[in-house]
Amino acid sequence: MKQTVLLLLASSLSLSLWTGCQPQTTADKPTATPGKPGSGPNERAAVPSQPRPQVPASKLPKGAVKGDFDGDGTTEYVWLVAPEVVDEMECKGECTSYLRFSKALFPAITRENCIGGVPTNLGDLNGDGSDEIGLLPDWFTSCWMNYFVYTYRAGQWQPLVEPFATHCNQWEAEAKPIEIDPSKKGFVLVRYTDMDDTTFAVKTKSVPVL
Ligand SMILES: [Ca+2]
Ligand SMILES: [Ca+2]
Repeated sequence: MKQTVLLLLASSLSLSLWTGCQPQTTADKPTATPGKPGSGPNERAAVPSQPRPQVPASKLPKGAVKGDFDGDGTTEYVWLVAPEVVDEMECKGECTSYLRFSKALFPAITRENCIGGVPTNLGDLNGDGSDEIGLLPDWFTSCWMNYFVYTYRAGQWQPLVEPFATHCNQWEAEAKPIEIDPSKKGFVLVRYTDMDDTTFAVKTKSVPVL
């Protein structure tokens, strides 16, 4: 008898303990798709065709680089937004950087495997009146990085030339990465480092703009 009471007591105690412990509810937050804000099917076009404001000069990030990147005669700014680096070789999320612009019309440029860098206004390299943008991505360790050159065409950022290999020696020597080829219309001179050449000599080649 005594044993039964004890058992009952014990079982009710464990029951109350068990019911008193509410399981943690984990609410699944809807994850936004990067780069596609408001593209869901239920998204209402709240303000139709309202021109989006430019980023005012006072709110530009430090180090923003100016240029006329669409050749419309007015200046805009570009800057790099880097991912958060949480460890020596790790980013919070993807190691992707974005070039963003003061002109809201411009889409951002996505650069994967890039944890930093400063965009450069390279001037007008293809003679269409707009300034081109160069980017040397930062990475954790490598001295070898491709150099990227972007041009704005038909509402999109496109490569002006194929990305080309550069070694940090070339940047320390301050070799100009790209400039107009004065001897050939529609061509640019690209300074790159040959990965097969163990002397890391900077080479120059003339290539047509894309
Ligand atoms: Ca412009
Ligand atoms: Ca141009």
